[in-house]
Amino acid sequence: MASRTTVLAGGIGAARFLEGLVRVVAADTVTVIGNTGDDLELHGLTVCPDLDTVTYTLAGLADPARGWGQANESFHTLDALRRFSKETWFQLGDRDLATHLFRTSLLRRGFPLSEVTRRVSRSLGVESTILPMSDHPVRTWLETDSGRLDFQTYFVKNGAKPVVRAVEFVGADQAAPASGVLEAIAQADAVIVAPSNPIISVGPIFAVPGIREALRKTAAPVLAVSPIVGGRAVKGPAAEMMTSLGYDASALAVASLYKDFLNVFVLDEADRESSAAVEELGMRAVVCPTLMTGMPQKEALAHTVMEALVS
Ligand code: FO1
Repeated sequence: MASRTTVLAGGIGAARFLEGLVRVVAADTVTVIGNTGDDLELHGLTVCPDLDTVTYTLAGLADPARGWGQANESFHTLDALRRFSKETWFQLGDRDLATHLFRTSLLRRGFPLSEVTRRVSRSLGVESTILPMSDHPVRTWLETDSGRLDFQTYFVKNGAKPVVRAVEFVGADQAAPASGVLEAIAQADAVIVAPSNPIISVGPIFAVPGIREALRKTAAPVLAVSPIVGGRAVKGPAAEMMTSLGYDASALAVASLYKDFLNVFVLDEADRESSAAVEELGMRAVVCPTLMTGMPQKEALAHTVMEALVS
């Protein structure tokens, strides 16, 4: 049987990593556990940005420049909505809206998000399995110097500028892993934490009771790729957020956050001097180029990761 790889994923960084991974291993052997802490209700629709970013990317539909939404997108509906509503700061494209309409109608009919996500991804031709971390709503809220903000208000409306003082995953305590999530970790031959923000992208996944324990218990090797390179996030506010929450903005600090379940940590050549300190945390450090500037780099990173997981 082909070996099974499970990937814990946030948004754009994870999607780029997955693009390389499905060129190195068969796409249908990959299961993605996606973050739903960024989800929002807008204009009566349920929007799941990270699940959609992964889905559109694996379907070959993602906008390559933005990383989110679909390529060749138009925004006529949003333009028309401006006549009625001020809540048009979140750019929902016309093609993207079809996904939210379909998803919302199925959710209203009582289907769980995992089933809806399966239908969306299969309809778009994705061969990998994409699972939401939970079928229960979990929402990321941030205590900032501009007040308490839901994730997308902080990230998009306020341009991720407010200083983050605390993070809360509302609903996580009552949530359970979606059907298939714990099995995907327990039965995997390899588990990968994608290069995503450890606090707000994979943090919500770990906040769902049982998922972190499953990572600690799985017989599969668990590997993470650092989203921090040379003290800066490859994309997004991870570095600033780590600093304001009292962590170092460093690859070593990310390894430290995962040390209870990690066997291998992949860090960029720019952070080579941290590899001994990473190994002191009780895991193997693998140093390689991690910047995914094009498809050859994405594939090369996926090759290194898969080799590290079998050696
Ligand atoms: N990100 C933005 O910076 N501005 C937007 O207007 C925006 C709209 C949007 C619509 C659908 C979608 O799936 C994602 C969208 N994103 C947008 C990305 C999203 O806010 C973030 O990338 C993630 O939530 C963080 O991973």
